[in-house]
Amino acid sequence: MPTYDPNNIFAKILRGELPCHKVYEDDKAFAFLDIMPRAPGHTLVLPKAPARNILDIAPDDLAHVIKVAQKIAQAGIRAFGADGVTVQQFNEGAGGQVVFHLHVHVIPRKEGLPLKPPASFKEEPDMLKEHAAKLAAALSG
Ligand code: DGP
Repeated sequence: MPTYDPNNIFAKILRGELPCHKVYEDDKAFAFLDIMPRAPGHTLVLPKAPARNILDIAPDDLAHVIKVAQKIAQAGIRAFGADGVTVQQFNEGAGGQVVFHLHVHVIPRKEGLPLKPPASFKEEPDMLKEHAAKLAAALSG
């Protein structure tokens, strides 16, 4: 398997070298909005540890990411009045992974509303800002 590349785009976001719409941060995890959301509130949850995907992450770091994904899922229900949540996580190109720092997709869902196709639509920054604020408020409320 290839090794972790510290110059991947999410590593740059974690280091603050590239911007993002942050939703949550603690000592081991970071969450921000996907710029190409498949539904409003589509969030990516990452470990701060430099893991490429589920194949190389330390089990404790993975467990923490999943705990944070649960918090984001619960907040997504509250913030967006969602009826459900889709959680996705891809590993290596053959597994659908495009960016090689482990991330879990947490996507609030409304009954009867299909997901937009992957990477089909780039959301406006103002809308991402509003959605990140709604999720952050739901997390702290
Ligand atoms: P995947 O590796 O297949 O789980 O897909 C990567 C996801 O990351 C995809 O939904 C689009 C999103 N994405 C790609 N580049 C950026 C970026 O620069 N910023 C943000 N916030 N999301 C990104």
